[in-house]
Amino acid sequence: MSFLPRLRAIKATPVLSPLQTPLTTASGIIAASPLVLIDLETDSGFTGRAYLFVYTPPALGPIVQMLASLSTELVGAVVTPEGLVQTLGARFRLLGTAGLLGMAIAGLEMAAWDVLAQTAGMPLYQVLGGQPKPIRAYASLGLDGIELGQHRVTAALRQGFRAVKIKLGYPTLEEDLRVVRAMREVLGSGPDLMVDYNQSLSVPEAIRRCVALDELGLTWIEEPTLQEDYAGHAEIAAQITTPIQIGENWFGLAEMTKALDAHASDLAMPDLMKIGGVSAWRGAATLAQSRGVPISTHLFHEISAHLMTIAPTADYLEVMDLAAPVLSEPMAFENGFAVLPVRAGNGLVWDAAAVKRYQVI
Ligand code: SMN
Ligand code: MG
Repeated sequence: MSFLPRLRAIKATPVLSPLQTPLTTASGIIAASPLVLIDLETDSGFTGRAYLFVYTPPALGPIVQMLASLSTELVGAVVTPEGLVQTLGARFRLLGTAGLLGMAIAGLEMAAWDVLAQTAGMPLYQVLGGQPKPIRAYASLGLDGIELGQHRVTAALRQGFRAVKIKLGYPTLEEDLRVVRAMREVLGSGPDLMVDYNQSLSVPEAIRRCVALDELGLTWIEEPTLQEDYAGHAEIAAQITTPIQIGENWFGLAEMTKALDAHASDLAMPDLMKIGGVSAWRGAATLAQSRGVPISTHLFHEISAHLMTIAPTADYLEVMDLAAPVLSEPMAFENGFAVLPVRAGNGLVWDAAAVKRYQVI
């Protein structure tokens, strides 16, 4: 009988991790990175770690409280990834596990995978059946205008990135076009350039703007309209040749299936947390393969990089350093490719002094 780790305690630490540049999008500004750091303490002596990016500080308290409640309920329970998801799925059948509860459960599932990998003495990618391979990454920037945008693109190139994403959705199409052309001036013709509207356009306006952008050789146009409007995205995608990219807001594989069935996008970028955690993202990679759709990641690059080793249609790893200030060993990149950690587990280790400095509530 193999040893099954049982829960001793769940520790949930809310932090506001500083951002070098506030994340500005057409749908709102994120001044600092609201994270919930999860420590899943087990009777095996291993503690699994993961973090949740909760988008807005008001979400910190409810998620920390939910995890505290789950800690009380789950003490002594077997905390394998699948066991956790099954137990909590059944426990919350009536409520449903979308939204903040789903995010909390995904965080526990990620941490449970970390326990599994630490117990096996292997990096997470190895436990998943993967092996080191080149994982190309892009620097994910903001709605930064021309001067700051060019400065950040230049810095990303200096760091070795060969692809960058900027956000669009300025008041006018003319401004969008001016910014894209200005970024291409510093990028040159080689590196890939993606843009992200963060759901800010109506379908007619999105068609107008995407048609105008279509001749600029962009790698993808992301979430031009409301993320849940799959028919609207399909209408936009049908008008242009530039690939449409969505996925960061799919809560669970059912949403991804609906979106792909609706031909809402040419590409997919499921978010590790919102899709439901490591096993769910692995399922998304299989679904993407079955549809011939390139799959990219959304945030959480420290764990997502492990998953990209087992994604048959792996495309790009998004890099937005939302947690680096509280990590003792942020992920390294070489020439724009992720360097997978060799330590057992997912590679996340908190910088205790920084966590203390940035902890809130
Ligand atoms: C994004 C939105 C909100 C927070 C972080 C990142 C963005 C992305 O849509 O694709 O990175
Ligand atoms: Mg996006």
